[in-house]
Amino acid sequence: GARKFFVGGNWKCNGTIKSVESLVDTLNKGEIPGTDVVEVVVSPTAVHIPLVQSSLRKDFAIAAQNAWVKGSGAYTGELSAEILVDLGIPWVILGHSERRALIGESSELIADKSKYCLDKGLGVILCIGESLEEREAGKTFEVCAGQLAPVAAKISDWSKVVIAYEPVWAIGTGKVASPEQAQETHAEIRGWLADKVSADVAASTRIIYGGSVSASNSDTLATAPDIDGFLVGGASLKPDFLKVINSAT
Ligand code: G2H
Repeated sequence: GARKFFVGGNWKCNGTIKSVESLVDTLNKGEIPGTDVVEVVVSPTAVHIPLVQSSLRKDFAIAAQNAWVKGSGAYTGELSAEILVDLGIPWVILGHSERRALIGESSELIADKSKYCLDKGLGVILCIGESLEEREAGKTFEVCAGQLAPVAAKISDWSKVVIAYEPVWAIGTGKVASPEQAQETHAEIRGWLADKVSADVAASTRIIYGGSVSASNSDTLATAPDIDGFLVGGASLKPDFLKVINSAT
């Protein structure tokens, strides 16, 4: 189709120099389809980024796991889009549920961050998704739409946005969404884009699934028509990540 498959590896707060070197070595040796078929992005911790940049195969790109909502300045502990751009980092993950839940990032803040980072030229992997209680209350789509709406209100160019649908109940739990559950929500998100943004943006925006994606479920999930790739956590720290990348074909 028109949307190139996209696989992100979210390493979260993991890694030692040794484990990062070993993982990069494994990824460098992996056989995967060409860049015309799949776009691969890995997201090490910020301090591991230079090591990964200097050693990782050049057909994989790098994402930061977060960025500040404003430019460089007196913001202790933060990383600005300008710093990421200066380092040649093309992508940033924003709105991950761990940051929403543990740090208290709001959808408004995430929308402001998205706008700032896109304006500076970064690609944004925008994470959304519902909790178990919200799913059980039948509010899955309402929650996703509520997380997307502030972003749609602030940005107009969606060409560098990848939406990662990550149901919170599936994250790091081993409880993956079924292909039917994921497809249903992906189709609703795409419908929302068609309705609230434009038919073109709906047709061209990658909507990737995240939450306990592994080498054993990625092939089946990838067959769903509105699943355009994956954001992988735990399995991205293992050789399994190569298998997930290969689900693109
Ligand atoms: C969801 C995902 C990666 P995991 O957070 O963003 O992690 O694959 O470990 O569920």
